[in-house]
Amino acid sequence: MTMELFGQSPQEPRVQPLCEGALVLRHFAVSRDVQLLEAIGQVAEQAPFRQMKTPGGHTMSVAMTCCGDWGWVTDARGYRYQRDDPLSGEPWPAMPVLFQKLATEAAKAGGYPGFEPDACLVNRYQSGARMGLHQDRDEADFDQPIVSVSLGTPATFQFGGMRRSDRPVRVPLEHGDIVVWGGPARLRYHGVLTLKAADHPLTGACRYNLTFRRAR
Ligand code: MD3
Ligand code: FE
Repeated sequence: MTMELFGQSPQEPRVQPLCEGALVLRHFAVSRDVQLLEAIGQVAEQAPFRQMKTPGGHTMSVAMTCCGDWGWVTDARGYRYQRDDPLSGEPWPAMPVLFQKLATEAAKAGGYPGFEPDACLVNRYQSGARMGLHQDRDEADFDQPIVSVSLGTPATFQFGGMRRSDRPVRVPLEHGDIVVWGGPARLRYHGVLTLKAADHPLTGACRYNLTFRRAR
C-alpha cells in the first residue's frame, strides 16, 4: 500500500461510487467556488430566485431560477421546460461559460464524455427547505446524464430506487461536491432532507444546488 492513500487533504477531489451509473466527486468544484457564486448572483440579477407552485397548488420551499436555453418551471399547468422566464417573459439568462465547463468536465470525470447541458436549474435552500422524493423525467433523452453541484451549507441527499416506495440511502453533500448520475441511475428517485440551520463563510445560511440537464 502506498503513502498516497494516506494523509489525503480533505479538500482534494475523491470519487465515491453510489451505484451503477452514479457517483459523487467530492470537492470537485471547491477551487471555483467564489466564481460560481458570483455567476449565480449575476443570473439572479436577471432572473430572480422565486418559490414556484406545484401543479397541486403547494408553494415549494426551495427557491429557484434557471439559466441556459431552457428553464424548468412548475405552475398550475404542470412541470415543463420553457425558453422564457415566466416572471419577465424574457429568455432565461445565458449559461455562464464557467458553468458549462464545470458540467462537461464533471460528466467526463464521471464517465459521461461529451455532455453539453442546455439547461441549468439553480436551487436555493434556506433553513427548513426540503425537496421531496421525485424523479427527473421532464427531459427528452434519458440517455443523457445529470450533473449536480452543491455549494454552501451541507445537506443530506436521499438516493432512492426506481420506485418511490424503495427505501432511500442518505448521502451527505457538502460545499463543492458534485453528483453525476446517468445510465441505470438516471431515473432513480431522489430528494433532499430538510436543511438544518448552519452558516457558511461564502453563502451564509444558504445552500445552492446547480443541476445541469440536457432538456431537448
Ligand atoms: C438523482 N435537486 O433539482 S440534485 C432537482 O440538491 C434536484 O437541489 C437536488 O433533485 C438538490 O431536481 C438534488 C442531486 C442528485 C444526486 C444524486 C442523484 C440527484 C440524483 C441520484 C439519482 C437521481
Ligand atoms: Fe431532481
